[in-house]
This record gives sequence, C-alpha cells and structure tokens, in this order.
Amino acid sequence: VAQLYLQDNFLLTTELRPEHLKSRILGHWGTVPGLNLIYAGLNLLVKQTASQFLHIVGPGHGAPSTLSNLYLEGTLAQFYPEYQLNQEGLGRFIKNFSWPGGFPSHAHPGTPGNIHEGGELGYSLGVAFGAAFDHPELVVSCVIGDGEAETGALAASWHSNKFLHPIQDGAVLPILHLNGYKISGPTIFGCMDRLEIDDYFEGLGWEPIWADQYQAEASGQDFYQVFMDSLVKVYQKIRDIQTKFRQNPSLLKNSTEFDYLTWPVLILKTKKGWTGPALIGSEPVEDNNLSHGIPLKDPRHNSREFEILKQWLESYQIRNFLNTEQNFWSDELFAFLPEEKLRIGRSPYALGGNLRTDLHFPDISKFSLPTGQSSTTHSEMSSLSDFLAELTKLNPENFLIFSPDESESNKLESILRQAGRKFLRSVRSWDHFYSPDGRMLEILSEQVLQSWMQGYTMTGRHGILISYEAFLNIILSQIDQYLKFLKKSKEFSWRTPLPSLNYIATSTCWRQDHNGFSHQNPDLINYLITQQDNLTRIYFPTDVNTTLYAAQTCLSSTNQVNLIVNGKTDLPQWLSPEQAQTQIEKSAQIWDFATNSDKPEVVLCSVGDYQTLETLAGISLLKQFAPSLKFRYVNLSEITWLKRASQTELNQLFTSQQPVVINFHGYPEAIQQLLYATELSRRTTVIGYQEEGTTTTPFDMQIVNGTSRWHVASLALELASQNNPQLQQTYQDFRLWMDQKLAQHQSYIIDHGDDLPEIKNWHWT
Ligand SMILES: Cc1ncc(C[n+]2csc(CCOP(=O)(O)OP(=O)(O)O)c2C)c(N)n1
Repeated sequence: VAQLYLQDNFLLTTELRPEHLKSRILGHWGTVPGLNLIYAGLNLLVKQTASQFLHIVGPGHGAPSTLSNLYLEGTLAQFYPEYQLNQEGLGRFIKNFSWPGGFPSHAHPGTPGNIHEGGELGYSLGVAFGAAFDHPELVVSCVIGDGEAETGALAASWHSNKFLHPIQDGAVLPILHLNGYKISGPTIFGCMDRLEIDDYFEGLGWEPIWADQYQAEASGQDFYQVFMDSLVKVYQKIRDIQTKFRQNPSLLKNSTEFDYLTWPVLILKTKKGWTGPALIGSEPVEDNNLSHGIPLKDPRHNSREFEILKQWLESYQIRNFLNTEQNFWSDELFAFLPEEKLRIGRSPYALGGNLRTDLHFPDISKFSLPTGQSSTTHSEMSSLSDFLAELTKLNPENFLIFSPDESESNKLESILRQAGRKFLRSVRSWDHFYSPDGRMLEILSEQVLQSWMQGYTMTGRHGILISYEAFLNIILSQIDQYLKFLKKSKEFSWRTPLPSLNYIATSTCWRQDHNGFSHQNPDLINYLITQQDNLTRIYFPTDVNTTLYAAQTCLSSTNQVNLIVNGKTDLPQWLSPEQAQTQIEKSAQIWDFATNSDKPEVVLCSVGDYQTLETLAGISLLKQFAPSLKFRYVNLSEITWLKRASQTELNQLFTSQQPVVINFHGYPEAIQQLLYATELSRRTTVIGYQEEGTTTTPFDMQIVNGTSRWHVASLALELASQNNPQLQQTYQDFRLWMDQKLAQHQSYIIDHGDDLPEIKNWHWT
C-alpha cells in the first residue's frame, strides 16, 4: 500500500500529511494480498522441502506484491544495491514504485525471478508448462487470475496436463486465484459454485484442492493455516505422482496409467482487496471489483479519502516489524525464508540465458542437394523435416518442435517418425507416432504453443513453431509482448542472451489450393518489420539448401524472433550448398546465372520461393522477347537486411540509378515501408500479394495479384524502355502477346481446372 501511495514518511514516524502522498497514484491493489499470501507460502514450502521452484504470476499488475516480496526476501538488494534492507533502502524502494526511472506498474524483465510480464493476460499457465518441460527437478508454481482464466488461451492451457511427462518433465503447481472479481465486475468463476468448479477441473483431468477464506472464517479456522495445509497437500500429491512413475518407469508403457494421471490444482478463494478499506461511503471496496486498481483515487485532496488511507496504512502496524536498534527489520520477518539460493526470486530458471547450451547440429550436407539450378523439384519442408528430425535426435533434452495439428499436411512426417508426438493419453491403433516421449508437441491452439515455446526457451532451451502462415497471426500480440520483454531485458546485464524464438510459416498464401482466401494472410511479416532494436529476422529461402541454412542460422541465434517463410510444395532448386550458405549469410546477392550484364538497364529482384520461380520464369521470357535487354537478378532472402544495409551496399546490388522490380512474397507495402527512407524507393516498383485470393490454380494466384512471370517481364520492359526507346516496340509487342496469354490462361483454367502445361512444366534453361 505504501508503494502505491507514499513518497515520504514511509514508516509513518510522524503524523501522515497530504504532502507525504504521491501526486500520481498508479498501480493495482486488489490482487496484491492474495499474491502476498502465495509468495510467502511458497517460500515457507521451499524452506520445508528444499525444492527448486520457479514462480510465475499471471496477474502482472500485482507487481507491488512481487516486488515487495523480492525486497523482503533480500533478492532485490542482490540485483539493485540501492534497495538494501535498511531504512534508506526501504524508503527508496517504496517511492520508486510506478515512478519515473523506478519500477513500472507491472512485473517486467527488471524484476528478478520473473520470466512473465503478465501484461496481456492468458499465457501464464502455458508458459509455466513450457518451463517445466525437460526440467525434471523443477516445480513451476503459477498464479492464474480468475479473470485471466476466462481467456481462450488460458482455458486451452489446462490441457497442457496431457503433455507433462512425470519422469522427464518437472511439475506445474497451478493456483487459481479465485478472488471473485476482475476490473469492472464479478468473474465467471466467481459466480460458479464449488461443485461446478470441481466438475470443470475434474473434467479437464485435474484434481481441485481448495483453500477457501470464506469457509475458513465461517468455521473459525485460521485461514493462513488452511492455505498452508492445502499448498503442502498439492505439493505432496505432485511428489507422489512423480515418485510413483520415477520408481517404476515401466508404468508409462501402460496407457491406462497415464490416462488417469491427475495432477492437482489449488483453488485459492480469497477476498479481492483483502485488508483494504471495507467501505468507501456506502460502497463495498474489499471483496469487490472497486479494489482492483486504486481504491482511493485522490486522498491528497479529498479529506475523507485521506482519513481512510491513514487508517488503512496504520492498520499494518509496520513499526512492529522493525528492530531499529539491530538490523532494522525484526528477525521474525525472515524466519519463514528458505536458504538464500532457494528463495523464490533467486530461481536460476528465471535467468534462462545462463542455462542455455548451444544445439548440436547435424552435418547439413546429409540433407542438402548437391547441385544448384536443378530441374528436378523438391519440397523445402520435407528436407527441413529430415533436418529437424535429426536435430531432435542429437538434442534429446533441450529441443522441442511445436505445431498446431498440421504436421502431416506440412510435410513433417520424418519428424513424426523420428521424434514422435508427445501425448499422455491413449490413442487408437491407427493413430500414429503418439508417445509420452515424443519431441513434437501438437495442440490446436497457437497461443498455447507460443506460451509453451516461450516458457521453454526463456528457461534456456531451444524451440521452433511450425504453422500455417495465416494462423501465426493469431499469436501476433503474444509475439509483441515477448519482444517487449526482450527489448527491456537488454537494459539488465544479468539477463544474459536467450535462445531465439523461431517460426516456420508454411502453407503460404500462394499455395492455398485446398483452402482459399481464409487461409491467405502474410501479415506477420508486416508486424515483424516494424520492430526496432534489431530483434527480428524474416527469411525467405528459395529452395532446400537455403531453407536448411536459414534454419540452422535461426536456431543458432540468440535474443531474436526469427520467421522463416517456406512453401511446402515441390519447387525447382536454385543454389548449391555453398551458394546457399553465402546467400543466407549475406541476405542478398546477385545470382550470376540469371544475370546477363554488370551494367544492367533493369534490376529484377525476388523475395520468396514462389515469387523467385515467377521472377526467373519472367527472366526467361525477357531473354526470348528482348535479347538485347541488359538485366540483373538479385535474390533477397532476409528482408530486415534492408533496414541495416548502407547506401553503398544497396547500390552494389541495385545499381545507383536503374529501375528495380521487386516481386515480394507478402504485401508490397512491407517492402515499400523498408525502402521508404532510401533513394532506392524512388526507382523501385514492388509487386506482391494484394489480398486477392480464392481456391484457384497456383498460377492464377500469381495472375490475380499481378505477380506472374508475364507481369514481371512486362514491368521490366516497361521500365527499361523509359530509358531505352529501342525497347518501346518490344514492350508494346509483349503487351499484346501477354493479353492473348491472359485470355488463354483464363479459358484454360476454367476448362481444365489446372494451369497451362507450359506453366506447370516450365523449368530454367
Ligand atoms: C488479454 C487482456 N485483456 C484485458 C486486459 C485488461 N485487464 C487487466 S487486469 C484485468 C482483470 C484481471 O482479473 P484477474 O485475472 O482475476 O486478476 P485479479 O483479479 O487477481 O487482479 C483485465 C481485464 C489484459 N491485461 N489482458
């Protein structure tokens, strides 16, 4: 409470006056008392059991609780010498909450022991499970607000229990903080009776164990003791399950054992804003949503509020906890704390960068294709799958693959064969590749997958999430939250670099042959390019070899969010392994085999596999229709490079004055945005996906978006002819030819439901 309100007189040593109060009172109160109870209880549990905990707090707005517990357990002073456990340190700590230059109102990367900001609600439980996977010795406690529990992401996260291995994984100790209210009214869980809540959790495969303040008070029990007893009971149940399986691992071969594997969940029913003002006027504040934020809005100027605040602050009798003659704080306050290194805020798992070890990579030559410019076609995703399968074999304890039910459709079969899908429920004989030991995790919730991957990588391990391109947008906001955490982490040297978050966007907008418009959306690219601070990379490999090098580069990197955009259909191959490696290292380079002059009249560039196919097919047409045209081809395989490239580097690739055509995988505006501040933008025409889509032929997708080989060649001739009048007639002739071809294409696809043979069978010569 002092953190919210006081800027002076922190120990109430003199009569409280309005000038002791902060002029801007910013933060949240209601959730704090319950969070304090949990934090203190966990420390006591650790003292009794010497277990290794990581604590995740869903309601990040309860930061005053997290911070004050960190302060009192002495962790804060370890990370911030200015917050010592003395009068000066205490005053500075209280004043600096929600204060410019001090601690923000929510838990953030500067909060020791914390890997979860809890700003956007819904992800705490998923992150907790991610942290527990492959950490057999760890218990991850996780507070979930009953408001947060209404979110789709959190509701789906309860199913994570079907993915927790009782031997290889650690445990999650979920605590549903049932304080009955969210910001503006009661929560849904708050309006459900005990039986309904029991049924809900039992239906989800959990065993609910209660600590109920109302019941304790009604029956004259000490609620602190009730809570501790329940916490210990939950903990003991977790250990019992683990011991049972760890002593007899063969039990896991029997699916009926894990079918009925029921982990406990603690339902903590408290009064929101407990110990705060009961009433303001006739309005209840304690045990009501009015306690959620700042219960007394303006006590500096409102004398009635001031009086209530004064009584509220005095009610805690802070000076009873001081022993100013000796260590300032009285010893009894620390009696419940475990030894220093086990205190909740010191969890080494919260500093995943320190736990990170690099992945062991297979030799890429086992998976790459030996030559470039091959007329045989291959699927990038199939080869990537072979590579990732081998990676799971080489890194059996620190690499997981996450995917929302598209593994087979996304050509990831070899991962399934090698690594298996992790699942602890029995399936039928024809459901393939499911086992408790699998290394690929499938749940049809991109948000849960993202949460798992975050928890997994933020505690030092490596992961990759493979999804349909369109549906990665579902987690765009979550990625944004993560990037905020990453950006701020850089301000704290003790936050050492984390393994990057890696995404494969496949089944891309250009090839939604089965699904059509609803499945076409390359928007994540637009979001990722707006990120500052060099935290994102967006790769567009063009073939198997570039895909493999892009994947290895991403999985070796730290502190980044990497997106690789890959088609899954068979495509021509362009680069040898050596050329592919250089391509990925440089991000952009001239492809000599598709260039006929070092003094080009026009530069053609493509970004993305299907767009590269069309652009190179367009170059074939130029060679045929305009043999005298001098052109250059540039492949751009990582687009944030445009932000970092110098003018000289841009000119080396794109010349200093010639027109440029860029055929882009995503929305043209994305590239235009990246080029905006450069001279290049004035002479560049960008074509790309223009939100034209349906269930049609692959080439028709290129036609309706104006990105086909015909459009590419036409644009190149049009632009080059503006500087070279001799090309004007060629351009006119080409346009006439193209109009006929467009008509021919249209009638052919209507008649045959497929593309013209000359399009389907085209290959580079
Ligand atoms: C996804 C999302 N939607 C809305 C909000 C705004 N918000 C902040 S706190 C809160 C209520 C949270 O209630 P609960 O989870 O029960 O936490 P507690 O009552 O313990 O404060 C809401 C809706 C948010 N932070 N995240």
